[in-house]
Amino acid sequence: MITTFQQHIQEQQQEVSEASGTFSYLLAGITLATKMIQAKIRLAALDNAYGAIGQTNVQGEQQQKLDVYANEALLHCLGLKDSVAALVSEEDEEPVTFDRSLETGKYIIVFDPLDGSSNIDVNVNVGTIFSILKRQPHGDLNASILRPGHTQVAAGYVVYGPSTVLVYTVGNGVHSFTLDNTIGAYVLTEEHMKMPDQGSYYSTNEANAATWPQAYRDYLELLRSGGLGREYSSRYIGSLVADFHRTLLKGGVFLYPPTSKQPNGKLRLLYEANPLAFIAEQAGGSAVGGGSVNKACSRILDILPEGIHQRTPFMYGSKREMEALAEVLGK
Ligand code: AHM
Ligand code: MG
Repeated sequence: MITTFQQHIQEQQQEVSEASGTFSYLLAGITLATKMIQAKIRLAALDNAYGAIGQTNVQGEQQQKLDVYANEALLHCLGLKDSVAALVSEEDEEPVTFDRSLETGKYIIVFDPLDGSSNIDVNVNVGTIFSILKRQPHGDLNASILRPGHTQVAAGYVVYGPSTVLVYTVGNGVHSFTLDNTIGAYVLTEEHMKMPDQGSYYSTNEANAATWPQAYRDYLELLRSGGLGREYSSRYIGSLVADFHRTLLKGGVFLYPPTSKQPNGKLRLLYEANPLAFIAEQAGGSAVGGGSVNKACSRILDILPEGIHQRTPFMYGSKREMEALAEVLGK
């Protein structure tokens, strides 16, 4: 018999304190929104849903019609849940907050509604990333939002590819589900996923390599010259979720170091790096970032965020590749 995402969360109720009825009801908001998003993406060309909407978001980036739709779907499906105190989105400058008591409004959801903007219009995989934080009993909502990634109670992503796949963790392993459109449910396809200890791919935008700090260039050379005992091949999709999903399944390493254009990194700490770092660690890999040019890297999950749209250099991957990276960066 099949196990759906809802059933899986409920089965974990005994094992994980967060997996209460409220929590699974909350996650149902995320699954519904992602089903709406994948349905929209599948028909985008027929539905006139490709292209830019003609306005820029808080990051100064052109908003795509599908970015806006994905954001609205998540705000709509999650905003109605009593247990939500705030929603923080890549597309909105400020958190959307709800006037709910501490007892009811216990959670904050942070998300990148549709990641991989450059791939949206060209029928290449894109994704949704989410992170769930517990509201703190003291201080304002902002203080509850700006907490290090190791305090996340759940994280996950959905990759919209040839199939729609949801991967999540509540700190009890990493589990994967595939959307069965014939029954409209995410069905368990892999439990307790483990990233291989070493892979054979490195994944990076090599066009930026000339402007990386020297240590990252040395590391790339180490991979390319067979220094880790393997011949590496390169794979870079340019959609973080898709590159992450491949690395989770096949192993290897992903690098987005500081560049001259983006000295503090490009990817966002709260809704890109933190959730994926949580999943990487749960699967036996690791993730580092923080700092900037000439500044040391640290574990992503230990970084104390200063702003909701903060960027960070972001590197993650298999045990072997990440140990070698730490060695090169530590020199
Ligand atoms: P987005 O949030 O505007 O989609 O940008 C994030 C994307 C990631 O999906 C991807 O890893 C990265 O940007 C690619 O950047 P680049 O085009 O500089 O290689
Ligand atoms: Mg993004």
